[in-house]
Amino acid sequence: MDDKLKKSANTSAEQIIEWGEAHSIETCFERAEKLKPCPIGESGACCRVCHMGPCRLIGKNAEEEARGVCGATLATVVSRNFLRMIAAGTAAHSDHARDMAMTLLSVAEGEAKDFKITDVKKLYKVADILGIEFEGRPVNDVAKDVALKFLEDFGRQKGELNYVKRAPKKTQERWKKYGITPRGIDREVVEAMHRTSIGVDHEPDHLLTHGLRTALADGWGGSMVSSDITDILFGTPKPVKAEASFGIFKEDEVNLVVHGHEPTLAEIIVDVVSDPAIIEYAKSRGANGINLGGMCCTANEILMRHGIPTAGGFTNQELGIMTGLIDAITVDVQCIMPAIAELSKKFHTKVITTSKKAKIPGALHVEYDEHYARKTAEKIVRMAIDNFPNRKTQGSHITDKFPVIAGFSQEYIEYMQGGRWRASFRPLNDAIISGRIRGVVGLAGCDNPRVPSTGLHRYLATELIKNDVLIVSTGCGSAACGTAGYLTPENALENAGPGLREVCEAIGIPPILHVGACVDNSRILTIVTAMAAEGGLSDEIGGMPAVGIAPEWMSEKAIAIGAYFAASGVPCIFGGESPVGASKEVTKLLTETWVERFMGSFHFEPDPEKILALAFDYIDKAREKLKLRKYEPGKFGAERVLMDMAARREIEKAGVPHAGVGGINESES
Ligand code: BF8
Repeated sequence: MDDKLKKSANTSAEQIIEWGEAHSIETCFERAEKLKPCPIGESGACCRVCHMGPCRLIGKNAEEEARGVCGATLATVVSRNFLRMIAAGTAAHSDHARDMAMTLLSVAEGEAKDFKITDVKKLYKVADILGIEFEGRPVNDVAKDVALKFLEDFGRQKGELNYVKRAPKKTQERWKKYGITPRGIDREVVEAMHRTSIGVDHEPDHLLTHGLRTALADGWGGSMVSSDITDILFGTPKPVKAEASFGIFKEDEVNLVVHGHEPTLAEIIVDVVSDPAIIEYAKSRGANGINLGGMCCTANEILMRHGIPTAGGFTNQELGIMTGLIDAITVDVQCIMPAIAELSKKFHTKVITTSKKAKIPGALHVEYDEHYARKTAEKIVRMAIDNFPNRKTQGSHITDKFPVIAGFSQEYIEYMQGGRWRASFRPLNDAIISGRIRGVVGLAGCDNPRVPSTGLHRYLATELIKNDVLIVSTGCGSAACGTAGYLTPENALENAGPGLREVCEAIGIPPILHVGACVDNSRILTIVTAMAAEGGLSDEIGGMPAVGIAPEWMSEKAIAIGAYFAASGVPCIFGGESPVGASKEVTKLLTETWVERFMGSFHFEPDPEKILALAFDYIDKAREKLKLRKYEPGKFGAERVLMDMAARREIEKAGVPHAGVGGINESES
């Protein structure tokens, strides 16, 4: 990795940070420098579950000797802490999902009149999976049944989540064998909190096993439910072109940013900003128009569906305000730094909280309610417009931006590999079998001011594609790649290994597929499930040449995601110091016992080069076990001149069909 990297690997971000330092404006980067992590808490050795403590289990022989006042061992404390992280992450994704289900119900009952069912085909697909009759029935009746069926998943006490049956049979059998099939979402989270309270569950393996059950309630519950309902309401993503980085803000237009995670209000705002009357109003206040942009995962939601530009991920939120160009920023839930409210006072930016669940001291509050969504959206857009004349000249104005192609849902990935009638995962599986593609990595999770922010994502993305690994990215992993200019098909031509490049070129895709927000990690589960069903690789999720990596994670949500991937059979490697590092016993459970039981694992590794080596090792060993051809760098695509993207577009413009994946000469393999 480039050790010249400073606080951020993003040059524009770095410029803004420097501008801030010169103007005595503090950001998370300075705070991270000043506030070093507590090494005891960081490694999971601090117990705060009762008021006899906090007990800090440290010392040379802490593993064997240290005990809390109640007698809890280090392994108990570490696993309790880890389970609580999983529970919190699961709660966040799932409470978001609950709101999506409530919105779907309100739409179906005609109470949320500003929304409609946009993707009826997806509604029918979901109804079919849920065993709900849909043919010949009014769309809203089907939608109501789907919403109610999903809502059952939250309060169910017995049985299993609706979507457990979407997993490959063998994966389901492993879950049953080890008792981690999730029952109800709320039940698993509540039980996790109960078990980790003072004096209940003390056996590390037992605690962590429930951690996996709780995490599965996120991956195959909350997150998957949320992605599917969002598709039903607002459309299943397909590739769109957009832009990323701070240069998306316009000097002469009202800049409104939507930040957080929930897509509903943002969807209505997308609509409102193109209303001619509102644009006229903006003009009456001296602006040339209204420019909508996004931040974090709300950005990903509207980027995937409407091509709305993104200013980037988590660590860009303060920096965006420091451009001095944002007239208003709405924030809903999750990953919002409270610091932005105070920071905004140094500029003219209005910070507007919109969720019933989340307020920030110093911010304005305009509460969103799905029953009068448009009215709220109009109010917010007008607030941004009214604030435009207050824009001051100060700010670190930045103009760089990069093209981005996003919108790769499972449905579209299937479609792009065979068209409407032959949609399948065959070409991808074949490319993996032949060794053109070495394996698949899910590059996900946050960006983090404790490392050169976005730098680990960039390093790994570059190295992985150079080594013929296809990447599916989500959340701030996608934002990191987008703001580096990596989310374009041209990136395949310039930086991908020859085998991966050949496949990307034939299909016309980037080597990094932006599959959505953090809740859309569930799309990766269904993609790998479809690959298993297609045949030729593993017949369960475990055993695939696939790895999950979150090199800069910081949120409890990331831990829940890593745990549901591990339970589903995917080895996961997270960056940074290990939150279970204080206990060898717990580390062994996550990295060895889980592999034996579920074929997935959970590693923490701060060194990005070691993350890469471990990912290759998992992929190559999986290939070997599946008896696939040994991956040979440079074997494919090097011996002939490939058509570049420009030539390809010329041909497309002229209406001449180009080779699809089927056009790859299979005799090479
Ligand atoms: O949910 S990747 S910083 S924004 S937690 Fe948050 Fe992490 Fe970003 Fe989206 Ni996910």
